[in-house]
Amino acid sequence: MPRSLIALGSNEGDRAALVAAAVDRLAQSAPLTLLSQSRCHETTPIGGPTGQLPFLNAALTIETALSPSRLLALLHQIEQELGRRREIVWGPRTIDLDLLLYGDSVIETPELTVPHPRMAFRRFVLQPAAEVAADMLHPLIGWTIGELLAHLERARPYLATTGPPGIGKTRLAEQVAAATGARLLRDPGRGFAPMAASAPGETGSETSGPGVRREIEFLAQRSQLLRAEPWQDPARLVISDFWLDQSLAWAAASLDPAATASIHEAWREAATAIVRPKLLAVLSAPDEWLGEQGLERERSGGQPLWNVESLVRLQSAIRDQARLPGQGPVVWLPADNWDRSLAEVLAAVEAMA
Ligand code: PH2
Ligand code: MG
Ligand code: MG
Repeated sequence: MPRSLIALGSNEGDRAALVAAAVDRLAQSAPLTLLSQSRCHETTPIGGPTGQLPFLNAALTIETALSPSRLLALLHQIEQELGRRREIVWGPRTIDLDLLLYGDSVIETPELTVPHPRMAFRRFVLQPAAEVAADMLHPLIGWTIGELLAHLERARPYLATTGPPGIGKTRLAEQVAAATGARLLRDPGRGFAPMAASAPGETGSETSGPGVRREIEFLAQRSQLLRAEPWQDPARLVISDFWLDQSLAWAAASLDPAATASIHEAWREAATAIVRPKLLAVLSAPDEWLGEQGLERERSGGQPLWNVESLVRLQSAIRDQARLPGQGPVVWLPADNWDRSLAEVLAAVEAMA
């Protein structure tokens, strides 16, 4: 039977009693076995309305024959029974029961995403979870809970942003920097006209054409920015409106195998002795929206355009690149809902602290 990891949180009412009651109800549900329970951690509320009371957060491991959707229904039922009513986003709650991991399953349905999409960068989740499941693997990131927590403790404060051209990386980085006092690293490659934007096979097999040469130059310049110097103040967040690895996604989306290999080689050199992101923020949007944004850009800037198909291909390659095992935690941002994106990324930064 798969082992599952569940997070508990309460910041309304008798928090300790509510957490205990939720654990009891779960333990008494069949077919379900409680394996281990963390202690309760008092934590500062992250995100949502200001003036909320502190949370008690805890974590549990269980074993159950219930399917993920049945288990989710059970968690919702217990939330209801324990007085969970209002559904303000990130608002106060009597009890919140989140399914973090279900064995090594990866589930994406309209009602359930497993692993929980925000678990990997939230200290209030990882700290209790590490008490009961330090060895459990995050099946997408490929790191254990213990490794994810160690990453929060050790990684230098660096937030990289990525996404297809024109989606708002610079705007996001500027707004986060303004809100947090972070130091902003600007992309040396920003604002250049796109090149080699056709599908693999269509461009011919230039391993050193102008587009490839220029990308290699950008890699070297971005790499220079990511040497340790910007982190001299170890407490100050650094944010970039680029991600070094987006060149690899660009190659996957645009280049033939020989040209891709030369980008990979340049990337390996550029990625040596640089600071890697503590968190990666990926902006994405529905395909139609990308097209509309592109047209807006053409009207206002008169720049040559990425055609919609290449933007769509690049967006999907960036998503694949960000989901490769070993990349570390990612916060996914809906570029077509800007307020939401900004709130998500600011809460993520706070949650890592
Ligand atoms: N849950 C949230 C949002 N913010 N902050 C803390 N400290 N603990 C939580 O459990 C929590 C939160 C959304 O579920
Ligand atoms: Mg939650
Ligand atoms: Mg929840």
